[in-house]
Amino acid sequence: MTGTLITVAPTGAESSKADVPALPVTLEELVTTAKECEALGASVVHVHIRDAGARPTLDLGRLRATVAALRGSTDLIVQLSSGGAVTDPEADRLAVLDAGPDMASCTMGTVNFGDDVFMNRWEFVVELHTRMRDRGIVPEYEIFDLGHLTALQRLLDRYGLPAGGHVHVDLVMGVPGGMPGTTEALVACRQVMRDLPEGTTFSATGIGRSTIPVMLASLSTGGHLRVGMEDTITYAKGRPVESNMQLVARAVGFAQLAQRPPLTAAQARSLLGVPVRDRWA
Ligand code: KMH
Ligand code: ZN
Repeated sequence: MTGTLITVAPTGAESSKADVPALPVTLEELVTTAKECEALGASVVHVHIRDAGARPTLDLGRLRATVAALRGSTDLIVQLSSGGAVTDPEADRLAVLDAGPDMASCTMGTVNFGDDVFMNRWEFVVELHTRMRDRGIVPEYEIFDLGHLTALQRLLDRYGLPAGGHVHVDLVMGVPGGMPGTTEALVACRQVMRDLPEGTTFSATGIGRSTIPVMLASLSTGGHLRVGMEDTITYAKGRPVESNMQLVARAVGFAQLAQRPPLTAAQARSLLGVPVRDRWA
């Protein structure tokens, strides 16, 4: 079994800075967090950005500046969210790719998302997948429910493999409206993933209190980890998360206990088929 790919998702689009003061929302806060998480063992950063008022935004100028700043200060694989916030229009979500990240997320279907709906029409998913391939951007397929894996199989059958030729999925578990964050659900996904191309890898993240069960289930079934304040803002009962570093440090500890130490960014690039880039490119 290989080492563990650790992705940090530091910000997300759902929590407000007022409610969660430790959330990194400025470019400076994001870069500082990314550097510290890289030093601890993260190799991918999944990025949502905020505007001057700390509100979620897909502003292209800010996205480009973010990609450049993260590349200039870290060796992390920069993965932009094409999911944005539930209110973001499809055109803005597709335009995220114009910021030229190493990777971008590609959610494989519509899901109820708390009281909202996270819309991902089939035609939109196809457009994201094909644009990413045309531009050499490696997708991470986001799976919120079991059927999203079947949709991925259909996508790959009809439209071919992604840029880099490697398929990597991220199980986002425990969203109210999606699959539960349990070992049983993860094992069910694992079964369906057998029908995906050979060599397909997966990471998993459990929202809220499902973070630890999902982490343990993923490690014990050969999966990788995503952690961060996008998904978890309570460290333990009654203890708010102090920083993304606290969550990455815990994930690194679990990975080491499982004798699957964190992959370096270079090892992660090789695993995911993400080309090595010049820091300043
Ligand atoms: N913020 C959610 C609506 C992604 O980054 O691609 C969508 C999300 C998935 O976080
Ligand atoms: Zn996200």
